Amino acid sequence: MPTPTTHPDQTIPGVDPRLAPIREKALAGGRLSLDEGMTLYESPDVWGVCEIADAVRRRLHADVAYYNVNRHFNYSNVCALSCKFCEFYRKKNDEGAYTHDMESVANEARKAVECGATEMHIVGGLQPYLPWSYYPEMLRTIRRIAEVAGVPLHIKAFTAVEVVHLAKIAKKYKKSDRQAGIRWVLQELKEAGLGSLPGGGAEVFDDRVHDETHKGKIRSDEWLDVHLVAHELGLNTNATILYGHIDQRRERLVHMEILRRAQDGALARLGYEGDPGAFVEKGLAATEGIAAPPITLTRDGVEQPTPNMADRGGYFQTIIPLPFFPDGSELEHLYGPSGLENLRTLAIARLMLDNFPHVKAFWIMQTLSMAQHMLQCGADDIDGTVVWYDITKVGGASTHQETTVLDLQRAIREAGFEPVERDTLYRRVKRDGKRWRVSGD
Ligand code: V47
Repeated sequence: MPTPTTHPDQTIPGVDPRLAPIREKALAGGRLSLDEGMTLYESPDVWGVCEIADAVRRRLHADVAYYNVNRHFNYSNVCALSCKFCEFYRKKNDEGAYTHDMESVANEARKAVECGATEMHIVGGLQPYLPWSYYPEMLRTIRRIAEVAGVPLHIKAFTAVEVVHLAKIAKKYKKSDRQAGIRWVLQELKEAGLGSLPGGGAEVFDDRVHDETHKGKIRSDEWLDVHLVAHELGLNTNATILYGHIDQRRERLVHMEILRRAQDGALARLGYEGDPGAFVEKGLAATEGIAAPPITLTRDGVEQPTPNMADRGGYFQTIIPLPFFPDGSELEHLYGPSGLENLRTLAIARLMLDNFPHVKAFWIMQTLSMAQHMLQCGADDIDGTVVWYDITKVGGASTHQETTVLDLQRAIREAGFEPVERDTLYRRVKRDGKRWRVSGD
């Protein structure tokens, strides 16, 4: 254990008395305020903050920690934007610019099927030169290959930023009715095989940060519009926060508060009016032989059996805190967040986002060793086998960042949890080598 820190108000070294009421409130299912969030950020007792997040995480997921077998795929790094934090984007004629054609998409899908992946995670730049038809065709190509192989490969694709871009290139975007264009795009993509939306592109919901680091990108209102429409169409989505550059801690908390309210809205549409209580996904750890996890919300500490929400998608599943990685970006002169700040931010995300079922420590950006610590500080998921990750390149230029299922399982076990393979919708996967099915299917 680290050396305890001493706070002026405290009598026992390493213990911050301001944390006790916050702990009590969080464990009772109470909603933390922004000021309480600031206390968590400012407390010298970072381990105390992590312990509270761990207690809440154990109440939700006991000793289960999730991973998946997936492949990330970037169809193009050509982007109309030039976000200062991004080292991924290229302009059309830049060295290293690429755009995959359908043959290449099909190859990726075959590789995913052959390696037994349950998910393809697909994102790219805002490619100004591809026609709208490329996108549904990409999804149909992947779906065809998966169907021939007889596997229900899930396609999680396109950040909210890309969805708005697609509405524009499909000429469906109207400033006067933004949601209409977004709805048209998402309906078409869903029809072509889209299963859910990843959480990227959210950055930090703050206009100052937006204008300084990613001007030209959609603002928070449009990002939220896309997720709202996706939820209305029954698609589950994720959310991210990209922190540790020019953002301030309070701005991160505001971002979390905005997401929390958006999730309240999603849950209300699914029939949980006025209930800020936590999700508890039941049965994944304990029950075999169910088609999908029946999800139970707790209201005033009383569990309410609910319809199977995996069949009724339309909410945020996971928050993924993304630490800023400066190398190769226009903000390379900044340091990026420290390890302790990463642990603390993840723990605070677990505590503030009381209505998000999952918190992911994305091992590619956090490293697998840090992801292990994070499992003990609020995270219940570490993402998957990945294989190729081109957005950030932690540890060097190589974009091949594959890990094995055994490595993921070992990392989870070493951290003291039971590794559970999930699909994208957090259903337990039954696997026999490369062959798999969702529990109960
Ligand atoms: O949208 C870009 C961020 C995101 C940098 O939904 C950077 O399951 C840190 O969204 N340093 C892409 N972050 C990653 C992402 C994601 C990852 C894993 C799982 C899921 C999910 C989503 O990465 C981008 C942007 O916000 N990003 N540059 C950087 N230098």
